[in-house]
Amino acid sequence: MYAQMVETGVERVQVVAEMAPDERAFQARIDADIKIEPKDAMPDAYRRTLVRQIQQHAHSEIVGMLPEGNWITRAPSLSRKAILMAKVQDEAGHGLYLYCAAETLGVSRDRMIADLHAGKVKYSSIFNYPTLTWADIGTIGWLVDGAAIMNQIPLCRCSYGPYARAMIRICKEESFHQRQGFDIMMALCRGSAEQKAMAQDALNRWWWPSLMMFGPPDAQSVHSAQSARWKIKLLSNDELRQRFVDQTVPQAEYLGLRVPDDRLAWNEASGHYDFGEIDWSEFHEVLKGHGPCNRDRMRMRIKAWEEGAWVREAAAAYAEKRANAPRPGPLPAMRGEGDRRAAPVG
Ligand code: BYC
Repeated sequence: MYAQMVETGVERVQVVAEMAPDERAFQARIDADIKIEPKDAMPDAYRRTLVRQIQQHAHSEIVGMLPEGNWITRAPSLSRKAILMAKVQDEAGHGLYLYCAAETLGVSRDRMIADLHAGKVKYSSIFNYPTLTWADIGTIGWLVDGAAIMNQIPLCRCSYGPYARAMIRICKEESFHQRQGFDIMMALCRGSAEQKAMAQDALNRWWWPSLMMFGPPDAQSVHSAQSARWKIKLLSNDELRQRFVDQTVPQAEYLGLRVPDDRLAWNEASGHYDFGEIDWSEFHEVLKGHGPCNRDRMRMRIKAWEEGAWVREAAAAYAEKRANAPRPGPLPAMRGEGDRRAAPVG
């Protein structure tokens, strides 16, 4: 039911001597930091790698609306509700920019959505966990958007122009999202003992899945070496994960919360936090479709897609009507316009 490995045609990273002249010229452009644009020649495997990654990213934004959308009707105040609605709407916009970026590589949005619904492509593992309390909404903003920013800031400099440009706007919005999450956590942690316990419980459940968002360890990451060579990936999965831990632990301390990892400790020599072993079997189970919410998320996505068919049809009919409408002639001159122009100044 769920994709295991999307075939991109890369078995191992080629050395320059093995490359055909056009591949060598392409790699030289990448090495010189010249952006690749949609109409430029590119190796098929580069195109397929981008389609794979960008559509997985787009699907994550859209599926990510579900766990948060679940809380719009239950937000604790009108202001929190308005903020959450705006955030969920932003995620839809991010999906839109990313689908558009993927479309520049010659794949249609309908194809990508059909592949998502058929379980042929992935979306982020993180969205297969449930949002049980309001503190989960705070934790998603703080940790999940925090991890997303950490991963996506380097993507603003990636080699493919449309993806890099989409990421600039997305990152600006994600940083607001991260702050709104932290703001919810601050309110809970400064509140009653019950509210603080709710915040701690949410951190306990979201901490490890957030670390898994960065993907498998470098040694097991099948796509990393080639993606780094093509400057699609500028930092490795493990480097980004470490940066996330280093940034987030002091934030948890500020909130007065405990990160659920007995092996977490500041390492003076490395200048980083050491942290415990991630349960990669859980990650692989979620990727295989056996996470707590995989089935529910897909069911809701397909339902939303089917129930939204009339909106897409109406939008397409309206666009066609506008395209075929006779063009209006020039506006008639306003009465007195000529007189005014002719009038002496002063
Ligand atoms: N979940 O060789 P690897 C967000 C897959 S949040 C599911 O390291 P790669 C948001 C990987 O696709 C997140 N699958 O792959 C935040 C590959 O399988 P396939 C979305 C995962 O691509 C708040 C296999 O494991 N962000 O946007 O070099 C609210 C081997 O991995 C995961 C992005 O997508 C995972 N966590 O590196 C709303 C950012 N990790 O494809 C939304 C862009 C790995 O061969 N993406 N896999 O079947 C990336 O930066 C990279 O694709 C990754 C993985 C770092 C995620």
